[in-house]
Amino acid sequence: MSARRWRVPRPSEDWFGSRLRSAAVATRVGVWLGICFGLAFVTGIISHYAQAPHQPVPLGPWPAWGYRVTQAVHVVAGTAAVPLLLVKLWSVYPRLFQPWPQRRLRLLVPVLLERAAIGVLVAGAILELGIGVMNVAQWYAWDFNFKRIHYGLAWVVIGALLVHLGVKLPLVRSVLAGDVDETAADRPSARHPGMLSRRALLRSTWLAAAVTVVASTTSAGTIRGLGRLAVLSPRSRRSGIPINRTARQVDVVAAATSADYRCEVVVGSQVTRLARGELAALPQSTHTLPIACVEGWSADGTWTGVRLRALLDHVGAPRGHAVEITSLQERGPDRHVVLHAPFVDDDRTLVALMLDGQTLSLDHGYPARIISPNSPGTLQTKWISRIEVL
Ligand SMILES: Nc1nc2c(c(=O)[nH]1)N[C@H]1C(S)=C(S)[C@@H](COP(=O)(O)O)O[C@H]1N2
Ligand SMILES: [Mo]
Repeated sequence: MSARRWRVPRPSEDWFGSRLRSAAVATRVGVWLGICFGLAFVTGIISHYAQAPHQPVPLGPWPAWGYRVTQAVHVVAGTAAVPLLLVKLWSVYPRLFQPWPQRRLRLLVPVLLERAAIGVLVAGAILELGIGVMNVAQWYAWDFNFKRIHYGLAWVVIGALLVHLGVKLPLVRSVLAGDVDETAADRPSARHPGMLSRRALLRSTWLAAAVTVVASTTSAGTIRGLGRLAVLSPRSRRSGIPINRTARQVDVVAAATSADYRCEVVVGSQVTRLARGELAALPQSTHTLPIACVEGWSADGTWTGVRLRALLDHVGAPRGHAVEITSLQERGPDRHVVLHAPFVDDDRTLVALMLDGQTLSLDHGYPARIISPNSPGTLQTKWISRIEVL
């Protein structure tokens, strides 16, 4: 028997001869990727804060469309980042095989750290965008707490991104100062022009980002007629306000349609129980306000109901307090939410009984739901059972 061993050739940077895989392309795509990640991070933090049960400085109810806009920016920036990240990874891929420059530990440590940061950045960014897109597409393949993972990972990705940017800043500046076809910063093996020009590659990348945004987002879902293009946002394709979770899905049909239904309003030890007819007998107000969901859609509705503030006045509750809203729904994170004082006391915050002139449908929260301006969709509790002043 021959003792000869076959060796898999070691991949090397030299395998990649195209000039398209260059710092010139990676940097230009990276700038936009950085902008998208920055926007998504800031708007994500705003969204997280807006949903927090404890807010040292409460956000206010003005402007009514504020959360809707920050949420749209978040989803647009996140979806645009997907094709940008793919092109970016493609353009830097050969660097995975570059030789270690130094064997001396003192010189190796910074290189190791930088590569570790890039490893974290790449893995984190792929995961973060991946689960974000899955959430928009309402494809819950695994049972995990999306909000917590997406939020925690955002800090990891932004941290690694800042390290990466810090390390690369000199290169970024020199590359951006030169022409896109400049070859000075190229790998020595990158000598072939590639199948299209760098400019054409970049233009195709921007186009891909634009198409992804149109095909997937909130804006696509809410601009009339464009809804059909919202391939990633199935709920936006239906007419009217999408339904996030149906009454049947959360098992509230019996409780919501029962003749015994009462909405409890709790102030200290005093509990007032109101039937739907009693809520309807109080003075009614109508406001057009959006629902903006973190799953990437938003839609306006014209809501009619009792002002939450008027209801609290009716039972003698003082102003300036947050309230906890509880749903008939027995499980899930949407069962209890905290509505902060500026929202509670705003005249547009409603215990809504009607939508677009019709009795609220069971799936939109019958017998009564919360609607408040500049609020995340998750705080617009459906099937209210209890309102407790905190
Ligand atoms: N009780 C309850 N309220 C809820 C929810 C829920 O699952 N249960 N979903 C929330 C979310 S995430 C959104 S975006 C809105 C959607 O309201 P809609 O289904 O009427 O469009 O309801 C909110 N209120
Ligand atoms: Mo939502």
